This record gives sequence, structure tokens and C-alpha cells, in this order.
Amino acid sequence: MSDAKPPFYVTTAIAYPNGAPHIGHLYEAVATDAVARFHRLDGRDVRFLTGTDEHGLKMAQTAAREGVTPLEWATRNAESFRAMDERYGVSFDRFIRTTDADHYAASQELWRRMTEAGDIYLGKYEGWYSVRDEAYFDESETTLGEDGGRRAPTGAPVEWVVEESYFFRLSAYQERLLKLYEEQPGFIGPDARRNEVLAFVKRGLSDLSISRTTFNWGVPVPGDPKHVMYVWVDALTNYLTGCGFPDDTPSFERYWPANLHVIGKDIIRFHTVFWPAFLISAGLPLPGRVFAHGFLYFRGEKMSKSVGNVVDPLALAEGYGADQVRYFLLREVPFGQDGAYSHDAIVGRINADLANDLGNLAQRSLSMVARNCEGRAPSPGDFSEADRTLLAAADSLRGKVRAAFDDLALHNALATIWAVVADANRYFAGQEPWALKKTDPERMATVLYVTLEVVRQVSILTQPFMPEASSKLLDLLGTPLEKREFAALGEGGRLVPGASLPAPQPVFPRYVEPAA
Ligand code: ME8
Repeated sequence: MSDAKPPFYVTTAIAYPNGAPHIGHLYEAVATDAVARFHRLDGRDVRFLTGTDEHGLKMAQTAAREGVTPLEWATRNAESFRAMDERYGVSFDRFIRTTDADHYAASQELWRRMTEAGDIYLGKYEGWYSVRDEAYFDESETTLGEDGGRRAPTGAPVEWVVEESYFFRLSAYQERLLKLYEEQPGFIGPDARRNEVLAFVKRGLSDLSISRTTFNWGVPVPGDPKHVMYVWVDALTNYLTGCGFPDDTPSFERYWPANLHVIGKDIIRFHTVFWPAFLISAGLPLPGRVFAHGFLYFRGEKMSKSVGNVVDPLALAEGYGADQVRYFLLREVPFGQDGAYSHDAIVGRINADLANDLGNLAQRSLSMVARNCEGRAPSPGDFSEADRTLLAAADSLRGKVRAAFDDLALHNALATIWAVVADANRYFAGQEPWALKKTDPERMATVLYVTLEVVRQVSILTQPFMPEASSKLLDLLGTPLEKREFAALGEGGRLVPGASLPAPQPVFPRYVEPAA
């Protein structure tokens, strides 16, 4: 932890480990990982938190059906979430499980502070509850299903609940929340989500039931252990636990408030209405930004034969390659919008963007260098206008990619990088270094140098998206480990002429359909 590096604390939602992870979980994990890696490479002291949300009635009910304890059920599935993260290189600093001991302590401390603030009172809850959503609904929000049962807006069945319950005085927070959205316009993103939340809060807020007595799979309420906390109270608190609340003061003070919570669009209210209200009540600072990504839908006829299960992240990595899937998800779907995936769309990106555009550029230039420059980074002569233009385009990437990350337009970051890859391919084709080999070997060396320098900068910038493949490319370019951060981008970090390079190997193979 060096003070010279400003902290950056980023989190994913914590998933219900109520089954194996699916592609939606993968999407959130890799997008947040790209953000964490970006800021690490850009000189921030990053803390990246992810994990599992293990309490609540849904978990308890499924465990009972499976004939195991809720903790056994959660443990089994939490392992698959970790395995997914590992397979995809998700570089979290902590994988929190809400059954961790320090998380109980943090949740109870938050509860005590909200009680001290006068925001928690005992009452009786009578109303609709959806176990699948783990959410309460007003009668007006529910509809009558075809079978005569009531349904939540999500379509999940709701049940009528009558029980003693603690309440959080959410109704007292309307003005303070509206002021927050006004004063911190970046608090909710994208804008469409912000408008949705604003309209919701303007309609007025009811107090929130925050404890249950009819089951015990949760964090006990301090001083009244026949109540367990409503799962969302403890779930949201994970962001505090994950940076040291309440006992590890140096860590908590360094990383809290979080810079960014990445979540899916279905849980925006919990994060932008309940969460800031809890924090204000407890006297804690508020996160900088809550950004909701969209949902992914499968829109294909088939997946690869080797994939089979279209939503299993491990099967996708097996069939297409983990970095390839990461690239696809982050390039194809504008971050913040819904998106579709299919076999054809994934293969299209792998073969066009990765194998053809970047892979061929690297492979052709590196193999010419291996054959014609004694396997050493070439020494350039004077730069022509075309050389300078291309180098300037590469040098401008750092600022542009930073701007895209500031807006969480991850897809634009990739589009911007690929625009320079396209420039470099046109340059390479136009300069015809293979012809220069006979007519003007010095000029050939310059063209190869410029091309490799572009590949170097591109590979540094693709590390947040494709950590493994990018590091292979940087190995092939002889880039030392300490020259892989963004500080080495631009003119200051230019490829060193004469550096010895390993034998080139293709990094992005074409996708070929497996034989029947
Ligand atoms: O909501 N596409 O857990 P969860 C994209 N435990 N994202 C998706 C998705 C899809 N098809 N399906 C789900 C919970 N997600 C709570 C969170 S946070 C304090 C507690 C996203 O397992 C979803 O929007 O249902 C959420 O951000 C994350 O996956 C976990 O969903």
C-alpha cells in the first residue's frame, strides 16, 4: 500500500450461490475485473471485492430440498463461483462469503448504528413477499397470475407474510436521497437507470421490513436473536466488511467509500435507494458510483459442439477460450445495455477481431522480424509521415481508453483500440515490408519497428480485457514485466531496438468447428 497510489475500491454484486454460476454472473465478474485491472495498470491501489450472498429464505428452502444444511449448500456452490473466477483470471482481492465471521460482526455493527440513529423500530409486517426475488412488494405492484396466485413484477410468486418485524425508517429518507441524486449526478449510471430511480423515489417511500422471525438462516439481530436480518441488509453490508469495517480501521479508512459498485439492472433499487439510506443513517460516507449493466440473453440456434450448455461459464471457456469469451462479452455488448450472445456472434469476434485483425498483425510482423532481423527488435531509421501518423494514433490511445473507462464504456475502449489495429493493418499492407526486404532493408526495419511498437501499446492496453493473451503477446515483444503498466505507454516506453525476442507463436488461433 503506497500512498503515492490513490486507492480505488470496486465491487461486484455478491451472487446467490443457489446453483452453479451462469453467464450473467460471468459477465459481471469479467467486466468488473477489466475495471479493476485497468485501474491497477493505471497506477491506482485497487481493492477488488467479489463473493457470495448466502443467507435468506431462498437459500434455506433450496438447501432443504437438496437435503443438506444451508451452509453446506452455499459452500458447494460458492466453490463453483470461485472456480469460474479462477478459470477467467478474475483478480479479486477478497472473495467474501456472507457466512464469514467478520461479516456477521460488520452487519451487526451497521444495525446498531442505524438503531442509535433512531431509524429502526419494532412493528408488525403484513404484506407480500417474493422468495425468488427476496423482496417485499406493495399490493399495487403485484398482479393476479393465471392460476389465481399473486405475482411480483418479475413474475415470481409472492406469499402473504404476517409477522413481527423490525422496520427501517426509509420514509424519512426521500428528501435526502433526492438531494443525493441531484448533488452527485454520477451516483447512478447509466442515465436511464438514474431516471427510473428518481421517479421511484419521487413517488414516496414506505418503511422497509428488515427482519424475519419465521426462519433462522441469517445474521441474528443484535439484542433480539429470534429475529434474523432481512437478507438484503446483510448482503449490502458486504461492501463494508470487504474493506475492513468495523475493526480494521486503516483498511476501512483507506478504501471506503467504494469508488464503484458494479451490479445488474434488476438490483438497482437496493443499491441506490436502500443502501445509501442505510449508510446515511449509520453516519458512513456514500459510494462514488453505482453502475448497472444490462442482461445477457441467448439468441442462437446452437452453441459449439464442445460447449453444449449455453450458460455454463466453464463450458464456454472450454469451447472458445477464456480470454476469447471475455473479449466477446466486453466488446459485443455496450456496457449498460442488454445484449445477446450466440455461437455465431462469438465465433465472428474470435475470427475477425482476434485472429485476423490483431493476431495476424502480430504474427506477420513478428515472424518477419524473426526471419530478417536476427530475432531482435529492429532498429528504425528516420520516420516518414505515415510512420509518425500511426505512432501518434497509438500514443493517443491511453487518453482515449481512459476516457472510455471513466464513462464505463468498456466496449468503446475496445473499439478505440481496434481502430488503431485497423490503421496498423492498413499501414502494414500499404508499406509492403516483404517487398522492402530486397529493395530497402533499412526501410523494412523501420516499418517493422513501427508495427511492433503499435502491437506493444495495443497489448498493454488489452491486458484488462484479455490478461493471458496480452501477456503472451508482451512476452513475444520482449517487454519486461515492469514495462507493462500504462506508464510505459506512449513515446516514453518505446520498443527498445536490438532487444532479443523469443520465437514467435500464434496467440489468437482461428476458431474451427470441431469435427462431427
Ligand atoms: O441479485 N445477465 O444475486 P444473483 C446479466 N445476491 N447479469 C445478470 C443476469 C443476466 N442474465 N442474471 C443475473 C443477487 N445477473 C443478490 C445481489 S448484492 C449486495 C446482492 C446479475 O445471483 C444480477 O443483476 O441473482 C446481479 O448483479 C448478479 O448477477 C448476481 O445475481
